[in-house]
Amino acid sequence: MKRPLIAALTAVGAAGALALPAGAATPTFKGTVGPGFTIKMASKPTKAGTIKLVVADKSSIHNFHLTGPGVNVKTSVASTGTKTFTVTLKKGTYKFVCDPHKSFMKGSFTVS
Ligand SMILES: [Cu+2]
Repeated sequence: MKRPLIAALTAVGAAGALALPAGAATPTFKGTVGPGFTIKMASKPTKAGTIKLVVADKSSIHNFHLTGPGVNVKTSVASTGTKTFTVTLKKGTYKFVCDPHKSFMKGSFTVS
């Protein structure tokens, strides 16, 4: 009886240890631009701190450009694909736009 229990606990411990480096501390947020004239974030940060921003740039005529306190990151207009940025958010408002169409392809979020 004892050995299977210990084996199970060991397995859980190992899986937990393996999961830590990949997942843990840094929350991930997803941004998408294109393929049409749309730009969005699936969910938006609400707290200051370091995040990973994973941007899916699905168009060669749009980009994803995030600016705000201490942050200025963007994908290129011409290229497409997925790009990951690690950024540290401070209290304040952040805006994300597509630079060529920033009058209407835009969004924002505020962290505290
Ligand atoms: Cu655009």
